[in-house]
Amino acid sequence: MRQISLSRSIRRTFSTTLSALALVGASAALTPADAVAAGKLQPDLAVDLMMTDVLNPAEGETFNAQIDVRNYGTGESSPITVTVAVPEGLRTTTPYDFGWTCAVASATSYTCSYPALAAGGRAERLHVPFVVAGAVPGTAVPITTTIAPERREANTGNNTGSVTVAISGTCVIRGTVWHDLDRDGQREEGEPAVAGGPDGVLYVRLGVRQGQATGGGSAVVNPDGTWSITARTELLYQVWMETSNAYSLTASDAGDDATDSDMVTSYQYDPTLLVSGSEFHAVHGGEYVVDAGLVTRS
Ligand SMILES: [Ca+2]
Ligand SMILES: [Ca+2]
Ligand SMILES: [Ca+2]
Repeated sequence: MRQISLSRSIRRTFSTTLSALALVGASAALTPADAVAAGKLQPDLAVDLMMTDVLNPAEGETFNAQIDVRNYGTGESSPITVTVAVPEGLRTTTPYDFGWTCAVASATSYTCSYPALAAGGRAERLHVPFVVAGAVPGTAVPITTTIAPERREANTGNNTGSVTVAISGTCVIRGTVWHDLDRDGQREEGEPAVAGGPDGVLYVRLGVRQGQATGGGSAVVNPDGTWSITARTELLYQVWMETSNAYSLTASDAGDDATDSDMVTSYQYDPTLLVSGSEFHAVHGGEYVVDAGLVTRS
């Protein structure tokens, strides 16, 4: 990200230098100092970056859009005004007073202001709160920021930025744990369940590795080897399981998916065995089956 900003900055400086040189060529009366002075009159405000502090907020929850504004021009800007649009499905709440001054301008926008920015200057990160109110679970809702153009601003094409936020819904992740007696990776008639407990499965857990995502959950395994977790969506999950080390993991994805074992990695971590499935993207309304076949440890 820093590299992109730097190259953009270099490109802008370079093109400004070129136009200053062209100006010098066009009129012998202008000195290079005049050209630099003229260049200083041109701020170029830009929405540098937009993101959200939560990847998958759910109905009723508050999250923040984070917005970076920078002056890429060669001259100081005037005091800055930005409008942050509130899309359908989100609503405004009390804004923060932190570097920026924000107010709820209408049901569909905030207006935020900030002091003048020197050439090359970056504003403090702007945090704007939103409440999820009626957005459809599983959809991506866009949030857009627009900087009011400066009077002398040459480039206004970069005055708008946007980010989408995925609205969390619910999904079901479930599976069956069984003892794969013939070690063929398939669950057949007569192969028994592995139940919850110290001699069987200690726990099943949904792993979340994206730091800004909210979700997860855990389950105990029923006597018939089944388990089920209802969880938030619009994020990546992995099923993690810890079992007695009397077992090892059978072959993964061997044959018919309806009756195979979907656990792909295992680690003997005495006194237990740790197994995990592949990472998958959970979406609203989805049902994901992650079965586990265990064999007697040899
Ligand atoms: Ca601009
Ligand atoms: Ca089998
Ligand atoms: Ca499979």
